[in-house]
Order: sequence, then C-alpha cells, then structure tokens
Amino acid sequence: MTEDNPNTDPEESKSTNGGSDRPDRRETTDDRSDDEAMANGGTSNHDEDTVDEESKRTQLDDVRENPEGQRLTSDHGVKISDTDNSLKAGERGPTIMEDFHFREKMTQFDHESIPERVVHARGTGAHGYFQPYDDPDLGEYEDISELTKASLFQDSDQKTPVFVRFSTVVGSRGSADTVRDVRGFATKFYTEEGNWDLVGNNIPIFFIQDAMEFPDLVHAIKPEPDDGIPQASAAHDTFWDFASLKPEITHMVMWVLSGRALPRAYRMMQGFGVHTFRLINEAGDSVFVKFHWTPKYGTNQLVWDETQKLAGKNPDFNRQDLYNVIEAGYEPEWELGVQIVEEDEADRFDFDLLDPTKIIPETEVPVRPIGKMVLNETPDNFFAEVEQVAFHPGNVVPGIDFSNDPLLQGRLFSYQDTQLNRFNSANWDEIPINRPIAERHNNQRAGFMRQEINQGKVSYKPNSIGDDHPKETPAAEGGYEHHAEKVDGHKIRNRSDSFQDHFTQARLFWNSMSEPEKENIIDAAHFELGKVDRMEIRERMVYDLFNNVDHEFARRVADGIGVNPPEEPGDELPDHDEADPSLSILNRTPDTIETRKVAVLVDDGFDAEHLETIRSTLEDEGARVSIVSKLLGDKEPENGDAIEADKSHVTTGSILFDAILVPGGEEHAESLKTQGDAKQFLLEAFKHKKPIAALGAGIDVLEAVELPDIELADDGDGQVSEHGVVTNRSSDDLAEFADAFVEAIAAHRHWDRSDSEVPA
Ligand code: HDD
Repeated sequence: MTEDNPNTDPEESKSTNGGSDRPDRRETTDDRSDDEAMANGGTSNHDEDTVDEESKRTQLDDVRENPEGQRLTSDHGVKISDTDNSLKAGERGPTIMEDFHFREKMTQFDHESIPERVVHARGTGAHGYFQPYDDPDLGEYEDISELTKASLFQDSDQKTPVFVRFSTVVGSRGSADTVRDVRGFATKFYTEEGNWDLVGNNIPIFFIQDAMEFPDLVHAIKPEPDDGIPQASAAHDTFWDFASLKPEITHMVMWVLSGRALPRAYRMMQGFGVHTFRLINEAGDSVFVKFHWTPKYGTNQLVWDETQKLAGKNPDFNRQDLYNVIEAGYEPEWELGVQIVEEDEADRFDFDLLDPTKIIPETEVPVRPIGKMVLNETPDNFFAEVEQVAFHPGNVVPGIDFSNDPLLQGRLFSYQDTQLNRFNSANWDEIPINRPIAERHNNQRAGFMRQEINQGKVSYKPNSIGDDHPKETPAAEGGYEHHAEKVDGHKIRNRSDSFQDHFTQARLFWNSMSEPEKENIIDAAHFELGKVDRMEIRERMVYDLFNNVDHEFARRVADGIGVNPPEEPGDELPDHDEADPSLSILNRTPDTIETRKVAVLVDDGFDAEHLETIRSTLEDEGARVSIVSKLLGDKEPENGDAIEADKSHVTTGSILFDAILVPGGEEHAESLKTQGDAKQFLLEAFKHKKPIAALGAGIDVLEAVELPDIELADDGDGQVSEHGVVTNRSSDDLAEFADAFVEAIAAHRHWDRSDSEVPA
C-alpha cells in the first residue's frame, strides 16, 4: 500500500510506461483518419452524436506525451547528445552563448511557474462523468425536460465527461490540506452543447452578499500584509476584525466553525452551487434552482486536534486520499440534486432567494436527485490538468441561466479576468483541459499562444465572402438565449431590505447541531478568537454577532476568550427554535465502510487467525487494511504464516486511519504494552473518537492505556461493544466480532466518549 506516507516511493505505485502504469492512450487516437480530424475542424474528436464518457479523454489523448523508450530531444525535436554539461570554451572555461540546449533548458525552467490562484490556490482534481437518472422523482414535475432543456440532463444513457477540482480557499499552493477552511468544489461539464462550469463550495452559503466586498474579504482573511502571517488560517485579527463589523457574515461563520470546514476527505463532503440559478425549458419558462452534490461515502469530518497534527505529518492528506482511492479502483460518487422554486413562489420565503448568505431549508423545499457524478480517473499531469484548469461561473449552456444574486453577477466578471492574469492570454480556453468537446467556430482570433489554425479569408460578420459563416443559431435550434426577465429600476448603490436579516438562519444552523457539534463550534471559536490579540474584536464577535444567534452559545464562547459573558440576549436574537436535521453532519453518515482505512497493530507473536478473519471481512466490505508495526519487515505470528508490515510507527500515525484493530497473541500484546508509539496510537485514536477493536490478549493493550469509562470484555463476557470500542476475549465467533467492528466503523466517529482526561 502506498497510502498516506508523504514520502511515498513512486516506484511503489507506478511502473513502466514513462513512470505511469496506465495504458499509452495516444494509441487510441493514432488510428483516426485525417478526414475525421479535418471534419472536426481540428478542434474536437467528437461530433454531437458521439458525446460520451470517453469524449474528453479521446480529445486529451491527442496531446499526451509519453517518454517511454524515447530519445531526449530539444523542444524543436533535435536529438540531444549531452544534457549534463554546458558548452564551454575549454574544459574549465566560460559557457558559450551558442549553447542552444543550455539556453532552452534554462529558459523553460525559469518560466515553469504561473501565478497561483488568488484564492483556492491549493487543490487537486480528477476526471469522471455525469449521468442523469432514469425517471427521477421530481414531485409535481413529470420529467426533467419540463424544467430544463439542457441536453446533459435528458438522456439517462448519456454520460457527460467532467473534470472536478477541489480546493482550500485561503492557503497558498504549498499550504496544508487539513486547515479549517471552506473547500472549493468546482465541476467542469464537457457537454455536447459547450462547457458548463458549476463553481461551488462545500458550504451552501457565502461570507458576503455583494461581489463588491470580495476583495476586502480576501484581503482580511489572507496573511496580514505586513508580516505575511498566518498561512491558510482564519485565526488572526484582520479576518475577525472584518467579520465582527459585518453581521451578514454570521451565518457563514457558524458553518466555518463547524466540522464542515474540516472534511475527512474531498469525497466525503457535500457540494453546493450556492447561488440561486435558473433552469429554462424549451418553452422558455424559468424556475429558480439550487444545486446540491451529496456524496455516496457520506459527509464526514476530522476532529480539530487531528487536523493540526495531519498538517505536519501529511500536509497532502486530502490530495493524496483522492488520488490513492481512485488509483485503487474506487469510484467516488455524488448525487446531483436540485431544489426547485417557481418564479411566482419566490416571495413566499422569509429570506431573499438572491441573498447568497441564505439556504433554502430542506424542511421547506426538498432536494430532488436528478443524476450522479462518478470520478474514476486521476490526472496524468498535475500542472497540465489541475493547475491549468480554469473555471468560470459564466460558462453555462442552454437550459441554465443566472439569477440576479449580486455576488453571482460580480463573479461573472471576475473569473474571466483572473484567468487573463493567470494565463497571460485570452486563449486560456484552448488549453486541452479547458477546451470544450463541442465544436468551436467564431471570429475570435490570434492572441498569445493561439492553438487553432482558423482557415478562410473572413474573420468578421456580416460577410458575404464566406457565406456569412460561422452562422448564428436561433434559440429554437440550440443557440443560447438569455432569459428575458423584465428588469426596471433606478440606478442605485445600496442593499435591499430583503437582505437585512442576518441571524434567523444562523440560529437555525445552531439549533440543528447535535450536542457534540455544538461543542466543536464552541471549541473552534475558542481557538480562532483566542488567537485574536485585540479585545474589542473578540467582544464585538460575542456581543454583536454570537449573542444574536444564541445567548447561551455567546456566553460559552465568551467564557473561553476572556470576554465578560453577555447578561442579556442580543437585541436582534430571532424568536424561533426551528431546526433542519439535514444540516447536521451526524445525520449524513451512510451505512458503509467502503474506502475506510483500518490499521492493525501487530508485533511478533500475534494471532494470525484473528487478523486474517477480521481483515477479510473488512476488505469484503470495501475497507483498506494496513499492518502497522514498530519496524518494517516480516512479523511472525504465534500460528500461521508471517506477514509483512505495511507501515512502521515512524512512517505513519493513528491520524492517518479511520479505525484500529489489535488482534490477540500473548507475546505480541506484551510487546505492544512496552511501546510508547503503539500506546500513543491507541490513545490518540480514542481521543479522535475512532472505532477500536481488540481480541484476546490484544485487550490487555487497551487495559494498559486505561481508556476512561470504557468497559472491556473479560473472560466469559462474550462480546462487549461500548462507545465504538469492541472487545472479546474469546475467538469463538470471529464473524460476529467482525460484524460489530464493521458497524462501529460505519458510524465513523463516536462522539459520546468522555475523553477529556486522555493525554493524547
Ligand atoms: Fe470564487 C476561484 C467558488 C465567490 C472570485 N471560486 C474559485 C474556485 C472556487 C470558487 C471553487 C476555485 C476554482 C478552481 O478550482 O480553479 N467563489 C466560489 C463560490 C463563491 C465564490 C462558491 C460564492 C458563492 N469568487 C467569488 C466572488 C468572487 C470570486 C464573489 C469575485 C467577485 N474565485 C474568484 C477568483 C478565482 C476564484 C478570484 C480565483 C482563481 C479563479 O477564480 O480561477 O476569480
């Protein structure tokens, strides 16, 4: 297993083929006839009838380069005889200007990096497809075509290729993955009608209401301008100064303080389009829509102490997880759901649908699943695909349109603009990862790094010389037409009254949390605000914001940050106790252990029957099992064959696993009891609420670390399962034991433990 070690040996996961174990994909397109390529205008390998999951892959195949068995050449194809020594005047003389190979190699190197994204700089990505469901339950609507004419939703046999990039927001390209932050969830659908970019986040709302505030928000949350500190963290004065002066941020701050900002994996988080968009059908009718991605593996979080340790032990934790899971053959999946609101129903809510700091509670409008997205292929090249992919919320296809959300409207400008900065050219959309599979024909020409060779004499319209080609397409035949919304108003620079309620939904979120989630939010506030130097900022957060969410919450936060707890509830405290169960992560844990990682702690003398029986059940259920020992090498059991350790304590840690198993075996248990690392492994896993299982003498190791308030099985007790700790002294029914462990793992974390005394 190559999982989780930041220093993974590339030899372990890759073989020949230029360091890649995947097929040389160029072969698939070499067979294409010249006629075919010409028919596609040199821009696409597929015409509209052949768009499928393979379409984008086939297009990318044209530009893949594989060095296997090849000779080293210059960029211009000249074979190179020596790439180690520059051309010199005499053996010890100066380098000669004529050395074109030196100049080319060095120039290319000097220009290797492009500006990182101003936000969402750190990310990772994967390829896959989207497929609509056959006959989805759309409530009062018979068919998806009643809602939208977008072709990617119509045919349940059609798979539309996608590329998804997940990201953190604040940190730079080299920062850690597990920081407290919003996660980006950007999907590029390569549809037959052009690219649609759904550029969302893992939190369904945003910090601000108007794009005009975005530069201020980002300046406040990024490292402070004088010292460049802190990296990838919100825990500093400028962010909380800004927040404490912007009550509209309150709802988002509640989400960011919760486990949503610490996802266990990218494939274990929800995604949201955030804004209200429009769906448009063939008749031109519009409905409002919110987009939701729901992960098959459930919405799961890390705990705070774990995230901080991971940032040191494996800063690539989430990036590596996605890559390894897909390479191991798993297919992370999300369901795409829509919340639909008729235009004439938009006023029935006590919030404004155009306000991006608001959700539409699922208690008011159900999420209707309409299709699934599957990620099944890792990129070949991080720079060419993950770094160069460029999203733009303005990339929409017929059947999808914008609302007047002022945050969305501003984004429609910003993304195109930022790509010009990153790529230094308007031709960023021609780069392979950004290029549509739909054909491109227009009179946009030239510019830096133009890839297309546009044929013919004309590059203007109208023209008679080229028979006025390329021709426009009427809406009835698939041309994009903006929804003809009637707009009438004065030019004003202010905010609608309907955007002024900042606390009702923040309170709804708080009320919807389970007790452990509430405690996590309070602990997070203690950390974040505890790092704020200025007392007046801490006070404003408590008195002006939190005390208008929940009085008790505000008092508990105040207690931990040296602020006098408010005596009375805030003046704007909403008068409601409503909750929406869909907001709690704990209600989003599915009954599966697929992809979960289990560590088995072993030393010589372990019980091989225990290990093999439990391991085979776990693997049958889709979990990944690693043998962890003090040192690498073979471990001899008291019975059966030796096994090789996958990890030693120096190369791993409990934080890189979801669950721990200690099999029986007297000698092995005695040895583990003397190993500080093994004991730390267990204590830490316990503190991080992870399932733990022990059999036979393995239970002695748990006894040795003294897990508080946990009853462990004794002789004759049979199986004991308490707060996610499963133990049995006897080996009589290993299958039943394995099932209990599977159940404990499926629960993900066991929040009901009392672990405050555990030192880990
Ligand atoms: Fe943004 C990147 C998501 C508001 C301006 N944004 C970016 C990415 C995601 C989001 C996922 C990374 C895309 C990638 O992987 O390449 N942004 C959001 C969401 C928002 C949002 C869900 C609110 C609902 N963003 C927002 C506003 C503005 C921007 C209001 C400016 C007016 N966002 C940008 C940007 C970025 C960006 C500066 C940086 C890199 C890029 O665009 O390509 O233009």
